[in-house]
Amino acid sequence: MKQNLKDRREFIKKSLGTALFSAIGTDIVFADKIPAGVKILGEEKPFEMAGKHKDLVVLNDRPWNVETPAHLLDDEVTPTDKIFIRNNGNPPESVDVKNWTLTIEGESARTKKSFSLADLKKKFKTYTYQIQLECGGNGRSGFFPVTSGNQWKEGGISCAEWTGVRLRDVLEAAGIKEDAVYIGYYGKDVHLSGDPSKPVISRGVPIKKALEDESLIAWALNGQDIPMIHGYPLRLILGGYPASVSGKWLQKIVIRNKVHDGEKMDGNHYRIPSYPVEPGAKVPDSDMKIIESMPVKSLITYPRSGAMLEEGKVLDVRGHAWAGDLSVKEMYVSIDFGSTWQKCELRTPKNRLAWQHWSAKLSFPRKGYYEVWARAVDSEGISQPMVMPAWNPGGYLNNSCHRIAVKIV
Ligand SMILES: Nc1nc2c(c(=O)[nH]1)N[C@H]1C(S)=C(S)[C@@H](COP(=O)(O)O)O[C@H]1N2
Ligand SMILES: [Mo]
Repeated sequence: MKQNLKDRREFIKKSLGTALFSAIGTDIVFADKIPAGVKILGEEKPFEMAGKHKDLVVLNDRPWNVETPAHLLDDEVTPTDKIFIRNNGNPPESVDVKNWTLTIEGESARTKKSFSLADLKKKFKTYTYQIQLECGGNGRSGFFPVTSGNQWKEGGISCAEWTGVRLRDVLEAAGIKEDAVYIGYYGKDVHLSGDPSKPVISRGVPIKKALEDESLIAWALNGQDIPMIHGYPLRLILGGYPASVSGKWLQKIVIRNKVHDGEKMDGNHYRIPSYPVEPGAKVPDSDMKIIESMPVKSLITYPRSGAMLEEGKVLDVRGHAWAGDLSVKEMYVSIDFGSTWQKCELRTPKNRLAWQHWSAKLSFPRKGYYEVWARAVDSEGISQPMVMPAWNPGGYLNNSCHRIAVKIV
């Protein structure tokens, strides 16, 4: 009986693909009876996505790209069912966790070393941090002219609790040569074409970033195994940089003696012009630079846009702010389209690279339509722009102010 079930699961995976299987979240009982060429209705998503809040917004289902509306990001630590999803390919077909290994190699590794999950847990000290991960393309829908890629509004951001070992400790166990300048990752996900020889994504960071205290090889998210869609059983967590460097389904890390040249390290991928360009411009490849620390940004997570309040009442607003590798120094809100700003209460982060919580009490002069705009300033004094920042061909780093509509009635 058990064997039968397993056979059937194998069959479903082969005939329909794991992406679909994991999206439906259950066995398709008569999968072997589906006539060739028939697309099942489940593919059109009449059910909620397994393990995810029903109000997340699907930007793309091949591959899965799903964002979290701002009002669902109100928790101080993002619950797993509200974490956005950004996949470049499909999650691995299968994960044999007992035999999963992480290998450290590369020109600048002194030795090649492989670790099982049990080795990692046993040999190294475990750390837990709250880490904000923001997709480099978060906010892309605000760029004009439109750039290609998923049209994220503001919900490609999470700040959850990640547990694992320090990347530094594991790299040092293999040995880091003096000429090391970069690391790169390889994961087990599958190219959309299904072709196993085609890489999906293999990005990296300067060695200095890799060696920071908060750079983790993680196996737990919010105290539980990382769900498949977020990188089970192992992923990199490198907060502050575009989240594309936080490799999921992590199998291999290379220590490089040059800038990592893996998939999506080139062209317009996660790169921006090294000088301001006219919106819509074509930029020579040699003038593009790799995005490192993300810019300062904030969200209003309460109330939800469209809130109504009785005249004379005070409105409690709140949200989070973050600033890539830096911290947030000041937080402001405006109810008059940015003419004047009121300073908010701003808390210190739980740990470096966690987002910070802010709150304010707002009074409105009379009945009518208002917008609340939120603006953070980083520890170096740099502020979020009120409107679209420097346009770039890949549509990255839109950190303009988040706005909500409020009606006083
Ligand atoms: N192996 C692998 N790692 C990956 C990706 C991917 O497609 N494959 N997507 C990256 C991108 S672009 C982002 S924004 C984050 C998203 O992480 P999440 O889906 O857990 O929120 O994972 C990163 N790590
Ligand atoms: Mo991303």
